[in-house]
Amino acid sequence: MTQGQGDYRILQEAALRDYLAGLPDLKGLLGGEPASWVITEVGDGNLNLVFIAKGARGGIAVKQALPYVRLVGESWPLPLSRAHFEYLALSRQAQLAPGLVPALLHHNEALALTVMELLEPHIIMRKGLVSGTQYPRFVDDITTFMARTLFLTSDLALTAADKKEGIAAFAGNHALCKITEDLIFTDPYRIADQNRWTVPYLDALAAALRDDMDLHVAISRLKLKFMASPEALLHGDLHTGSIMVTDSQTRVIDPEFAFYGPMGFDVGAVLANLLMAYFASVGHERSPGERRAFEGWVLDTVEKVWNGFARKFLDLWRAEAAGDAYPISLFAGEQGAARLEAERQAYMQRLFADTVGFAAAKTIRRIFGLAHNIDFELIEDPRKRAVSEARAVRLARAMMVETGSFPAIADVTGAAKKLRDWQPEFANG
Ligand code: SR1
Ligand code: MG
Repeated sequence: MTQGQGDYRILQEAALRDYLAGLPDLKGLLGGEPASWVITEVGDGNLNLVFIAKGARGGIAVKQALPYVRLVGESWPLPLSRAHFEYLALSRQAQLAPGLVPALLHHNEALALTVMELLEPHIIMRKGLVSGTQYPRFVDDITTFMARTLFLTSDLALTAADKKEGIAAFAGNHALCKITEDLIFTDPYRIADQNRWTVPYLDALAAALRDDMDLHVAISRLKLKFMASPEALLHGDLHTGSIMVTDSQTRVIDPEFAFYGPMGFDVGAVLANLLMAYFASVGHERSPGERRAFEGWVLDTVEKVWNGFARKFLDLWRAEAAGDAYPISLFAGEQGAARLEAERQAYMQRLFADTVGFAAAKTIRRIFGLAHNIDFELIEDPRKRAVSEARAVRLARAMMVETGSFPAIADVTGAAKKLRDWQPEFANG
């Protein structure tokens, strides 16, 4: 399955056709003559090329890393090794959370290229959320994915030696971590060339973020936690653009930012992107209140994602605690069991506080940093867009600076509900 031979070159359609034609398994899977295959570049992400190839018998998805950031161009080089880490993460996630990541069909280390099953008719979840679609399988699947990948790669489940081998295997992915450290935890709070926001409506808010020392302290604490807390193997970029869905299936894709970091970063990413879908929703209405049912589903999903994740994580801890942390020999008898259970609850409370903080950071970066998302970007009227964004930022600032006033997930959704109709000063211009 894995090949290491050959020098790197960017494969365009014709070269990819020849390459695939030389791989008997994939040739058979596609079926028919290579000349008849339809190969299309479909990548709309920030970093890579993504092709879909279809033949008489079937289809595949091919992802190739570029030696630079696609969104910006050759002026921003980026190591090809991210394809290696993505492949490694996908392989590990397939073992830990079977059926929730795409099947791997082929990997070429030198070409930084991976071939995966074609997910069809799945769509990128963010696109579905923009169009107001509800996904009934999502909560159960994403909570299983997060609970299993995070718990089972942590010190709660692994020996110290195995855990440290895991950290070592992903330590080289530091260039991708640096993107996160800069774009999420630093740039939105200072003047940076690549920042952008909805002008002129959010100019004052952007300036306020740059002067807000309470916020600077809070984001710096989160940045340190991100850099210095190798708790578990993270996906590292778990937003709704990294999730493909149908009514009945969920697949997590694109773990090229994978590394050992704080668990709340992944959980917070999911919650933040749901909350942004909620605040953006009113901007996609064609008639007032049209999307209320969808918005209710989104907030319900926010609550169920945290509650379901916490329940599954705790179930794993109670049933599969084979790790070197919390040795069971220290918690003997009824009293020991009770103290350990209380400790588990305290652990989840700390993880929830991390999740709230990271969710806030993930929100602010999408409104003032380099990489925005279509939830807001597809709201054509800039004033309407800015109103939705300002509501999300108001909640995010509170979540980051006053994290303690959100002790439970219902406090987050309650605050989001209250902000649904809040009018910033510029709203009626
Ligand atoms: C330069 S890369 C910008 C963003 O795209 C990825 O999806 C990550 O979220 C990254 O921060
Ligand atoms: Mg991605």
